[in-house]
Amino acid sequence: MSIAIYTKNEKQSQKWFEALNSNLPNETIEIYPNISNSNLVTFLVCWKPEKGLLDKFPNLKAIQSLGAGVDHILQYHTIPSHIQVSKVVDDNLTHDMWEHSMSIILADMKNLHIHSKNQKIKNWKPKRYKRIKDISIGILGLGTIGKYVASQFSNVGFKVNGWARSKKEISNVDTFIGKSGLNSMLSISDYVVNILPLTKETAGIINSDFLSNMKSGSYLINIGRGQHVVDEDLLSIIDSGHVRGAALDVFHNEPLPLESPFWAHPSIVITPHVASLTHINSVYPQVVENYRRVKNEQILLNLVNLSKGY
Ligand code: OXD
Repeated sequence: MSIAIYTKNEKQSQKWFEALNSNLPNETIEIYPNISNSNLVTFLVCWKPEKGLLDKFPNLKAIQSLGAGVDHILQYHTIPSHIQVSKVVDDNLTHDMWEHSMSIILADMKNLHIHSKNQKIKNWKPKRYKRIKDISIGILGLGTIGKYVASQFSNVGFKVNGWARSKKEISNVDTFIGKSGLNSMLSISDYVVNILPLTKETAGIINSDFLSNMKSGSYLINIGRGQHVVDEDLLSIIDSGHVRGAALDVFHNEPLPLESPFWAHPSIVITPHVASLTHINSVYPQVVENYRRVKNEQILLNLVNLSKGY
């Protein structure tokens, strides 16, 4: 049995190697492509595995995503049912998603981007700001992260609505399901925060139909995946003025290509996929535990439901 590590960043792979090696000193742990015997690899620890990577390990038993999402694994690979796939579930990552969206919303409510532009041209220009108690937030996706983000917003005094595939009970959060539920939620939300997993069903969900159902003057925050958004539809609805702007952390192609019209758009705030970043120190214990579970033929922690795709 051996562990293979795959990331596109050598330093990152090395850090993972050190964390796993110091906790599993008697195991063979190798960084791809330097794998001495690919037949022995049973546990693949990875982020954005290249197409066909899984076929190189015929005796694989489990795949550990190094992030909360698994779309980067499932999009290029059909996983046989005997292989378990696990995602990261980490309180720090979950909380970071809330802090990021909260910062975007507060900065927008208090006009910080406008004041910062005015400061550059020494323009003293007071502008009315908004108050938390008057703002409604709509959360798309009520999994572990979405539920937490919804509750945190509600705890600080926002009105919060949430939309998910199946009905969820969250105290002080109104939840919606189905297409008509989605439109109802969009029509009353001042800010819509996308935290959906990327699956065949959710790809392209933020299209012109969705965007035209958003409340007039509302604002989109995308911390899910770039592929949830039809970029041209987003640009045209913002240019029409119906949606006031967007804060985008994730994109179809990352890094965001230089020629993307998002970069220079005055109503779009770009962040480089930093809403939450995996910290090895808080995440390695679940990866180590999962390897032990693979060895003991047990069910992994944070197992992905392959038919749902998250
Ligand atoms: C993740 C991410 O899935 O960083 O964890 O996008």
